[in-house]
Amino acid sequence: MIRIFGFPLSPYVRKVHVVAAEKNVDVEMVLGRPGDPSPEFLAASPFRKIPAMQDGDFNLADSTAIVTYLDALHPAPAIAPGDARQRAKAIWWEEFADTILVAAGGKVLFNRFVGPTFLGIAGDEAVAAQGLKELGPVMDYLESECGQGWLAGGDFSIGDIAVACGLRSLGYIGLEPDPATHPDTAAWYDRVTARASWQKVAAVEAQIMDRVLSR
Ligand SMILES: N[C@@H](CCC(=O)N[C@@H](CS)C(=O)NCC(=O)O)C(=O)O
Repeated sequence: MIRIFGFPLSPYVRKVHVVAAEKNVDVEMVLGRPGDPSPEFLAASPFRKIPAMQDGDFNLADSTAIVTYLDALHPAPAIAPGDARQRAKAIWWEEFADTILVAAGGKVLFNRFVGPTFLGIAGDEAVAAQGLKELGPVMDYLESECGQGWLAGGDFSIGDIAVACGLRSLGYIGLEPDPATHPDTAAWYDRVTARASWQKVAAVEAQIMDRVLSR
């Protein structure tokens, strides 16, 4: 079975698990944090970031690389639309999630939750405030682009998965989409999180996080 190293709080790790669930592929979650010194993790993730993957003798790091591999092995259901514009948009949304949304939100998440809760590091409130400031236009952009369907304009895609995964991590600091200020984003997020794939991954995540947070 394919093994995925990582911790479910990470939006990138969650992305891989949701894609696997969409495709009905069973993967083994190997719990580990960035910097984990285990040789098998290091072999899969030379820069010690999560997620990383081991499939037999094939090791791979990076969520985008891993979901590309899963998609090539299991093309149905597709996570990249066939239409050229929609496919390009799906990639744009994945990029937006991974490098814009998470870059801004991560400053808040790290300083208000991850550092203090897991690493014994006091959060830097100035950095968190800067992240919040950056998040404002990012969320407004998302709201302006969210219609009644899926983000890339056609079928559900990797773009929807990646953006929702980023937002879910922000839920740990109370920053999931607010229907009062971002109604279209909130409605789209509800559509993503109602999916069976999402529910399956969320249930496992909740179990692990409950266990870890109650220690
Ligand atoms: N582009 C990578 C980003 C992975 C990443 O930055 N993961 C974070 C956890 S959310 C990490 O491992 N950070 C530790 C570090 O950067 O050293 C991906 O999509 O997998």
